[in-house]
Amino acid sequence: LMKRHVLQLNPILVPAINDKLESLYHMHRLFEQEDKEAYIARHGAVIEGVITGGHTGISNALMDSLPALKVVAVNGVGTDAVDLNHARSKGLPVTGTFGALTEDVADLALGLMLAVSRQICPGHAFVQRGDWVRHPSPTAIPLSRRLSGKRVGIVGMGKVGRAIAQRAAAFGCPITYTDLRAMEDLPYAFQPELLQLARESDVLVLAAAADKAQGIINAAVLDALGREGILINIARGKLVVEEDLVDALQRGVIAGAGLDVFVDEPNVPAALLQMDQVVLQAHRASATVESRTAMGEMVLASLAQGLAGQRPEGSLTT
Ligand code: 8YV
Repeated sequence: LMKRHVLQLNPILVPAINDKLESLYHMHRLFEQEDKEAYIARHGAVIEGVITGGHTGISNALMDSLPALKVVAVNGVGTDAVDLNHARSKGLPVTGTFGALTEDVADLALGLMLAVSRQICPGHAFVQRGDWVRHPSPTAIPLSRRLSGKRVGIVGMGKVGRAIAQRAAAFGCPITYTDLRAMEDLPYAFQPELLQLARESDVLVLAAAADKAQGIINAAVLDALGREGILINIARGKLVVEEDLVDALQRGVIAGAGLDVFVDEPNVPAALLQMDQVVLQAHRASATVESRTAMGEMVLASLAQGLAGQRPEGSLTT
């Protein structure tokens, strides 16, 4: 039996998923190739499926250089790095792993909210460095701030936004959200204006798709969030004007930030690396065995359907 050819743009960290991919397909692991262009020139003609990551996507040029391509399976839920109109014009299905990572992304959002409010990372470093023994006086560490009961504003009320709301509600936090429209099935307050939402929030959490929302968190929004305010981003770096965020943190315009995503990953603005009021993660919100396994199974299903000439379940373009 001839194995069909699948191009994989990013590593997958679940051995069982890699084993299944290897047993079913002739895998082309582009991320291991030194000269990617030459590799595509050599093998592009036979590639029928692509696996890529949410924030890395696929360029139009690469799509166009794979004439036999039948499906692009995004191993993630944010498809902003794929030009869906371009894929649609080619009749090319694009799928995501919708629903597979919701709980873990929401968990990390709450983790960042707690870590920033309660200064968990500086506290850890204080003990780890041996400073607690050297300076046992309670005055050695300033008081932190409570999370419970604080007003939480959520930007983007999709699956992840809702899961964050549920968790924050359990902390007694009143929830307000913004999105393109109010959602009748939700018990939370809707605020159509982002600026007003920021004004009314102690913690502003970004959970929006970035396709049409680039740079919505700017100096004005951060100013509205205010000096006790905390920004959490587990969605996409480009939702934020990063220079404005750095400036707001430096000048105490807001109190702190918990960031899993950045504009130009893996490059994090140098100023953020020095800040005690900031908690940084390396785009890890979906990086659990559970989420990545569920995501991998969805990718496998998309490939199987797409290569069989069927419309993959949940295709965004076909
Ligand atoms: C991952 C993500 O970074 O789902 C997304 O949109 O950004 C993350 O899950 C990535 O897509 C894993 O490949």
